[in-house]
Amino acid sequence: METTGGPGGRRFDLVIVGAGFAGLYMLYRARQQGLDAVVIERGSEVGGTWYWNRYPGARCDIESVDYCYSFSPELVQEWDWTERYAAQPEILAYLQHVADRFDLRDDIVFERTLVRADWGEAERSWTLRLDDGSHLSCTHVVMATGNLSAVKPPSFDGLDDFAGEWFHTGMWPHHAVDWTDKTVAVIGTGSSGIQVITQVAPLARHLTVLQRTPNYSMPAHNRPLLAGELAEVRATFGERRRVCQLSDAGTPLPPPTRSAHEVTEDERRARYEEGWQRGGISALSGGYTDFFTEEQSNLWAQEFARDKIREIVTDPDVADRLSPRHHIGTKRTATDTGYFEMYNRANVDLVDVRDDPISHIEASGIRLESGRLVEVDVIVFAIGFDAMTGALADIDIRGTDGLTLETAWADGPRTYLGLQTAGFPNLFMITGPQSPGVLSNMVISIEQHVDFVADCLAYLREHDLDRIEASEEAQDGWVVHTRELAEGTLYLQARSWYLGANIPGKPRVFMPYVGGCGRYRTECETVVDNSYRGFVLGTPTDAEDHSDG
Ligand code: N01
Repeated sequence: METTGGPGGRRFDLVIVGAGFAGLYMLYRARQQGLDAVVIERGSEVGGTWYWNRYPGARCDIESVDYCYSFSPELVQEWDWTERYAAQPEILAYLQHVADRFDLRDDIVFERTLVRADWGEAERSWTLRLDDGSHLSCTHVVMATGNLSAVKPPSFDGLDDFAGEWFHTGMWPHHAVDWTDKTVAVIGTGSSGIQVITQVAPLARHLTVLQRTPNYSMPAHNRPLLAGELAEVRATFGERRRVCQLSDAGTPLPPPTRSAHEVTEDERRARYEEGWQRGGISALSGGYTDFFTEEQSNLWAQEFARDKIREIVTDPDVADRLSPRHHIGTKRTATDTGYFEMYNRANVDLVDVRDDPISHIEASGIRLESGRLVEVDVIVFAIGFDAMTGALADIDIRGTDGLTLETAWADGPRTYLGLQTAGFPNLFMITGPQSPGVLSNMVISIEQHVDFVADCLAYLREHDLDRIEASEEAQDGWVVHTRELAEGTLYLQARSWYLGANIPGKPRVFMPYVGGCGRYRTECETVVDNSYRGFVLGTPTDAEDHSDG
């Protein structure tokens, strides 16, 4: 694939950044329309999240039969998911299969990172600079860069002095790590930490978990999928998918119909228990309509979850330290396969770094402020990501009049529908900030966004238009709408990555759209039905006027 050639280099209709779920489908749709499109991917393979997060225990928390594409009925019929929740290798294999089956690889450039993007108003094009110094240009750019792809780097003093090995869950090496006879520390108890702890505890000689905030984790009840189940899903796939698309979270679970206040305590506990036995991320949150909006409703479920931890963990002091206090769901809930049980093992210790913070790292391990040294051979940083904006912030993006995205988003991201930002014409984001993406089954949101963008590009061509930009007015309205929806919930009360609270100095702005996939889809459909209301569309003649003027 020729992508170099300086400013006079090749011009594409579309450049897609990232070859994960979003980028692959975007390329497929672009090809269908006959667009000259290319994908730039920093990894050496397709897969995005599922390429980088290959740590032991990495597994999806959305059921595999829903965490997959729907665009090809043949693909739905031919891919056999083996477990209720697919593990990372299986999802990666699925995406590799998709790339091969639809011949997508020819138009993917691997091991190249986009470092800078400049909009040229007169040329009506983006000039993109890659990390090898090469340039290419294009009419449209789609950022399929992911919401959880820029890792939060471990910035602990002394890390360079550490004599052992260390890894970040979000950029795990491709070689197998041997845990035998190793003493290991895991820092972080989000979804990644919980999965890695559960996998490594039985293998390592000793594991110390350094926990800052305890997390809620629901049992996954993962198991092999039976052939009959798969056949049934396939037979009704279209219907099931439609239910997901119109739901809040992009899953087929029936929505709750009652407030937790409308039922007796016994009924509530029975419903929570039913959810716990069913398992999955919404085991408790799917129970009542006011779960995310009303303190007491959430508190009842919290008490149930803490009781479960006390039942599982035999040491009451450890159980207490593992018991979260925030509202369930306001930090992303994890799902697990025996996580809390790990703390009953003789080779696992829990250190509360809120009480005794990490001072620094030295050759033989992690020194706490109390003076205690946690001696280890291996450190696993499961400390998360610069979520939702981090991957875009890593690229120097300059729109109209040289406006940088960094400046435009200085006080937090501002978008219209999570799809575009005013000042950055012809640049789309897939599941950007202020879209439901991270609060939903990502694949449902990704397919909807890619379809929106692909249909929009087709519309522009049909109408001889070559420029599209969110208007400031529509963007202001969307930002306010998104904020108001969030203000009606408990989400704002937690120090979460949804709010940017995990990254020092990041503006505290709640970034996801909490209105749900179904409502959001309707909003987008209304925009399209009204000739892309809120977007300003331009013709090539406008460009000539501009260059003349
Ligand atoms: O990251 P996180 P993650 N010193 O930010 C702690 C998705 N995902 O990679 O809460 C000590 O959630 C931090 O503590 P605190 C999913 O959406 C999905 O686990 O900030 N500790 C926290 O405990 C998920 O939400 C799946 O006080 C430090 C942890 O590190 C998202 O990815 C699997 C620290 C970070 O948790 C991110 O998950 C994996 C420090 N300096 C991920 N800095 C599934 O599908 C941070 N921490 C199942």
